Amino acid sequence: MTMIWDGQTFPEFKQNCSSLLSRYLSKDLFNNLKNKKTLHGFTLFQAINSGVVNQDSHIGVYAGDAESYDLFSPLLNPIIDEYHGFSLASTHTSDFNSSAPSVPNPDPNGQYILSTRIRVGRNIDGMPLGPAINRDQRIEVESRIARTLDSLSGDLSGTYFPLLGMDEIVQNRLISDHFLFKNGDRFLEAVGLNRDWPEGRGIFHNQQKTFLVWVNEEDQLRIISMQKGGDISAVFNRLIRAVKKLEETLPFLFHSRLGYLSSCPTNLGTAMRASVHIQLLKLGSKKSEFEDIADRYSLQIRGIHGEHSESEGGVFDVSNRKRLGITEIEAIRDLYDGVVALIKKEATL
Ligand code: ADP
Ligand code: ILO
Repeated sequence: MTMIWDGQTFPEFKQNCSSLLSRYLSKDLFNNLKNKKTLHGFTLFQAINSGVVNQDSHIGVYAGDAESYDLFSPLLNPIIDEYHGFSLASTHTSDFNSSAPSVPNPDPNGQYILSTRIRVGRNIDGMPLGPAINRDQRIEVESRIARTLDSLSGDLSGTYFPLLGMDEIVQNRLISDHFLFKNGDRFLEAVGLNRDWPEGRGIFHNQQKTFLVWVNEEDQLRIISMQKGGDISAVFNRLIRAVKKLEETLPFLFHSRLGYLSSCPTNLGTAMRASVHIQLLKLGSKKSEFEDIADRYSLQIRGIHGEHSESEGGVFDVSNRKRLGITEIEAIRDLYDGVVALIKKEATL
């Protein structure tokens, strides 16, 4: 799959490549943007290399800093628009700080939903994003975040575990139990997000592993709330509390039009992915019916070990697909309504 590209000539996209990058990067656009560089030194080559060398990308582009979203906007805007259904004239609004929606558990008898997880991506204002950050800045980000996490109390208090020096068995266990990110993602590799790995990366979690923070993976923070079962409101309430606490100390990067900024354009706006691990033994094998319901409710279907993984035992990771141009509460609603529809369909089969 991996190919070599010199970054100077218009990239070749294979016939079966269907990434948004391949659809929106014209020769003219390439020539207009190829010599531009942000103040942090991020170029078009870096923005699109992941999608060029990984031709099975769905999107294929990343941003290196806040300025990338303006400098490379002739390419990024149509991609953002198509992914999120977000009109360029719109402005993202967040209602994360209002009170949480009280959605009922869509599976009160615990027949289908194994667990619920809601995460938001956040990055530190004044720092470049991961693809353009340098080693010293990354270490500074890690220590600022670790210090803040160390000050949490009550059910949010926990321990920060740096990846550097982590026992391999412990690390693999955290990954297979769905708590920790994997090593060596080839999409992140090609945009430079794995530089200096594993230094500067780590995971924080409370004792129950219901509140976790990933440090310096794709985003500087992935703030996660999760627990067994389908109590979406409990998971969301914990997340809100945690994020509010963290932002008392950490200034998060926020764009007036695009909301919370992330290195991947799929994670703009709310930067929130609310998911359930749900067992759909019957519907799961009826691909087109499953996908029809997912599309109707703007849901994304992933495998059991996250993006680019397969389902096992009829268990799928189902989450809100849109993150920008909708509020956090609307994203939760998308998940709730869609999961109710999936369960209803499964029960009739
Ligand atoms: P992200 O959600 O941060 O975009 P991934 O898709 O890679 O990233 O998922 C990260 C991890 O979270 C994976 O191990 C995945 O299985 C796990 N995960 C996602 N949703 C759930 C859930 N509802 N319950 C338990 N684990 C989950
Ligand atoms: N660059 C990859 C992944 C896009 C969305 N996922 C994440 C983890 N950001 C692609 O274009 O398929």
